[in-house]
Amino acid sequence: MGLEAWYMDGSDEDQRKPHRLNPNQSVSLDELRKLGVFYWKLNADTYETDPELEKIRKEQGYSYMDIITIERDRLPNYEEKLKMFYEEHLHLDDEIRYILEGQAYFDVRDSEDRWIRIAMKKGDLITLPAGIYHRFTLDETNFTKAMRLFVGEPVWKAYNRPADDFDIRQKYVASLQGS
Ligand code: KMT
Ligand code: NI
Repeated sequence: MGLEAWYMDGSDEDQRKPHRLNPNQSVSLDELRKLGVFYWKLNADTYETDPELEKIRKEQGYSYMDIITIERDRLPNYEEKLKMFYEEHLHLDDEIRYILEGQAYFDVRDSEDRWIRIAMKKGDLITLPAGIYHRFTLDETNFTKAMRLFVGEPVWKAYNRPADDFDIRQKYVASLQGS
Protein backbone atom coordinates (compact mmCIF):
# COMPACT_ATOMS: atom_id res chain seq x y z
CA MET A 1 0.00 0.00 0.00
CA GLY A 2 1.13 3.56 0.39
CA LEU A 3 1.04 5.74 3.32
CA GLU A 4 -1.66 5.78 5.96
CA ALA A 5 -3.39 9.04 6.84
CA TRP A 6 -6.55 9.88 8.78
CA TYR A 7 -8.57 12.72 10.21
CA MET A 8 -7.73 13.42 13.84
CA ASP A 9 -9.98 13.55 16.84
CA GLY A 10 -9.92 16.74 18.87
CA SER A 11 -8.76 15.30 22.16
CA ASP A 12 -5.92 16.82 24.17
CA GLU A 13 -4.52 13.43 25.05
CA ASP A 14 -0.84 12.59 24.47
CA GLN A 15 0.21 13.88 21.03
CA ARG A 16 2.11 10.63 20.43
CA LYS A 17 -1.11 8.61 20.33
CA PRO A 18 -2.81 8.01 16.95
CA HIS A 19 -5.81 10.28 17.59
CA ARG A 20 -8.04 8.49 15.11
CA LEU A 21 -11.73 9.26 14.85
CA ASN A 22 -14.12 6.45 15.74
CA PRO A 23 -14.96 5.11 13.21
CA ASN A 24 -11.66 5.84 11.50
CA GLN A 25 -11.85 8.35 8.62
CA SER A 26 -8.91 7.70 6.35
CA VAL A 27 -7.40 10.13 3.85
CA SER A 28 -6.14 8.91 0.47
CA LEU A 29 -2.94 9.85 -1.32
CA ASP A 30 -5.15 11.55 -3.88
CA GLU A 31 -6.64 13.83 -1.26
CA LEU A 32 -3.15 14.57 0.05
CA ARG A 33 -2.01 15.42 -3.48
CA LYS A 34 -4.80 17.98 -3.75
CA LEU A 35 -3.32 19.66 -0.69
CA GLY A 36 0.08 19.71 -2.41
CA VAL A 37 1.50 16.86 -0.34
CA PHE A 38 3.57 14.37 -2.37
CA TYR A 39 4.90 10.97 -1.48
CA TRP A 40 7.42 8.39 -2.60
CA LYS A 41 8.17 4.94 -1.18
CA LEU A 42 11.85 4.03 -1.23
CA ASN A 43 14.17 1.37 0.13
CA ALA A 44 15.66 3.00 3.21
CA ASP A 45 18.14 0.16 3.73
CA THR A 46 20.11 1.35 0.71
CA TYR A 47 19.64 5.11 1.01
CA GLU A 48 23.38 5.78 0.73
CA THR A 49 23.57 4.30 -2.75
CA ASP A 50 19.95 4.30 -3.93
CA PRO A 51 19.61 5.36 -7.60
CA GLU A 52 15.87 6.01 -7.07
CA LEU A 53 16.63 8.55 -4.38
CA GLU A 54 19.35 10.06 -6.59
CA LYS A 55 16.83 10.42 -9.40
CA ILE A 56 14.30 12.20 -7.20
CA ARG A 57 16.96 14.51 -5.79
CA LYS A 58 18.14 15.39 -9.28
CA GLU A 59 14.68 15.90 -10.75
CA GLN A 60 13.40 17.94 -7.80
CA GLY A 61 16.63 19.87 -7.27
CA TYR A 62 17.10 18.61 -3.70
CA SER A 63 20.77 19.57 -3.55
CA TYR A 64 21.00 19.72 0.24
CA MET A 65 20.57 16.84 2.63
CA ASP A 66 21.34 16.00 6.22
CA ILE A 67 20.19 13.40 8.71
CA ILE A 68 18.49 14.07 12.03
CA THR A 69 17.96 11.50 14.76
CA ILE A 70 15.07 12.38 17.01
CA GLU A 71 15.48 10.54 20.27
CA ARG A 72 15.97 11.53 23.90
CA ASP A 73 19.72 11.74 24.73
CA ARG A 74 20.61 11.87 21.02
CA LEU A 75 19.04 15.15 19.94
CA PRO A 76 20.29 18.25 21.79
CA ASN A 77 17.39 20.11 23.49
CA TYR A 78 15.10 17.18 22.73
CA GLU A 79 12.07 18.32 24.75
CA GLU A 80 12.28 21.89 23.54
CA LYS A 81 12.63 20.83 19.90
CA LEU A 82 9.74 18.40 20.07
CA LYS A 83 7.61 21.12 21.55
CA MET A 84 8.59 23.47 18.70
CA PHE A 85 7.95 20.84 16.04
CA TYR A 86 4.42 20.33 17.39
CA GLU A 87 3.51 24.02 17.27
CA GLU A 88 1.36 24.61 14.22
CA HIS A 89 3.59 26.41 11.71
CA LEU A 90 4.50 27.02 8.09
CA HIS A 91 7.71 27.54 6.14
CA LEU A 92 8.59 29.68 3.12
CA ASP A 93 9.90 26.54 1.37
CA ASP A 94 8.81 22.95 0.96
CA GLU A 95 9.51 20.61 3.88
CA ILE A 96 10.96 17.36 2.55
CA ARG A 97 11.53 14.42 4.87
CA TYR A 98 12.58 10.83 4.28
CA ILE A 99 12.22 8.35 7.13
CA LEU A 100 15.29 6.12 7.33
CA GLU A 101 14.48 4.40 10.62
CA GLY A 102 11.63 4.34 13.08
CA GLN A 103 8.41 6.23 12.48
CA ALA A 104 6.64 9.50 13.24
CA TYR A 105 3.60 11.62 12.42
CA PHE A 106 3.25 14.70 10.26
CA ASP A 107 -0.05 16.53 10.71
CA VAL A 108 -1.32 18.85 7.99
CA ARG A 109 -4.41 21.03 7.75
CA ASP A 110 -6.86 20.25 4.95
CA SER A 111 -8.65 22.97 2.95
CA GLU A 112 -11.33 23.19 5.65
CA ASP A 113 -8.77 23.49 8.41
CA ARG A 114 -9.20 19.98 9.74
CA TRP A 115 -6.12 18.10 10.98
CA ILE A 116 -4.95 15.12 8.93
CA ARG A 117 -2.42 12.83 10.59
CA ILE A 118 0.10 11.20 8.23
CA ALA A 119 1.83 8.10 9.62
CA MET A 120 5.37 8.05 8.26
CA LYS A 121 7.28 4.80 8.36
CA LYS A 122 10.69 3.65 7.25
CA GLY A 123 11.07 4.25 3.49
CA ASP A 124 8.45 7.02 3.28
CA LEU A 125 9.55 10.27 1.64
CA ILE A 126 7.12 13.17 1.84
CA THR A 127 7.02 16.77 0.67
CA LEU A 128 4.86 19.36 2.38
CA PRO A 129 4.30 22.47 0.27
CA ALA A 130 5.54 25.90 1.32
CA GLY A 131 2.72 27.72 3.12
CA ILE A 132 0.80 24.69 4.42
CA TYR A 133 0.10 24.70 8.17
CA HIS A 134 1.57 21.56 9.71
CA ARG A 135 3.32 20.06 12.74
CA PHE A 136 5.43 17.04 13.60
CA THR A 137 5.50 14.55 16.46
CA LEU A 138 7.12 11.29 17.37
CA ASP A 139 4.67 8.46 18.00
CA GLU A 140 4.68 6.15 21.00
CA THR A 141 7.90 4.46 19.84
CA ASN A 142 9.74 7.74 20.55
CA PHE A 143 12.35 7.35 17.84
CA THR A 144 12.98 8.25 14.25
CA LYS A 145 15.93 8.92 12.00
CA ALA A 146 15.07 11.12 9.05
CA MET A 147 16.80 12.65 6.06
CA ARG A 148 16.03 16.34 5.54
CA LEU A 149 16.21 17.47 1.94
CA PHE A 150 16.16 21.01 0.61
CA VAL A 151 16.43 22.94 -2.64
CA GLY A 152 19.60 24.99 -2.17
CA GLU A 153 20.81 26.31 1.17
CA PRO A 154 18.43 25.15 3.91
CA VAL A 155 16.22 27.60 5.77
CA TRP A 156 14.66 25.98 8.83
CA LYS A 157 12.79 29.06 10.05
CA ALA A 158 9.23 28.23 11.10
CA TYR A 159 6.42 30.77 11.37
CA ASN A 160 3.84 29.77 13.91
CA ARG A 161 0.19 30.24 13.16
CA PRO A 162 -1.24 32.83 12.60
CA ALA A 163 0.85 33.56 9.50
CA ASP A 164 -2.10 34.22 7.19
CA ASP A 165 -0.75 37.48 5.76
CA PHE A 166 2.43 35.90 4.40
CA ASP A 167 2.64 35.89 0.59
CA ILE A 168 3.53 32.21 0.65
CA ARG A 169 0.40 31.45 2.69
CA GLN A 170 -1.82 33.39 0.31
CA LYS A 171 -0.18 31.70 -2.64
CA TYR A 172 -0.74 28.29 -1.04
CA VAL A 173 -4.40 29.02 -0.25
CA ALA A 174 -4.92 30.23 -3.83
CA SER A 175 -3.41 26.97 -5.12
CA LEU A 176 -6.18 25.04 -3.37
CA GLN A 177 -8.96 26.79 -5.27
CA GLY A 178 -10.40 24.74 -8.08
CA SER A 179 -8.67 21.54 -7.04
C1 KMT B 1 9.49 20.72 10.99
O1 KMT B 1 9.84 21.79 10.51
O2 KMT B 1 8.31 20.54 11.30
C2 KMT B 1 10.49 19.65 11.20
O3 KMT B 1 11.60 19.81 10.84
C3 KMT B 1 10.04 18.39 11.85
C4 KMT B 1 11.10 17.47 12.31
S1 KMT B 1 12.08 16.69 11.03
C5 KMT B 1 11.72 14.94 11.04
NI1 NI C 1 7.82 22.28 9.55
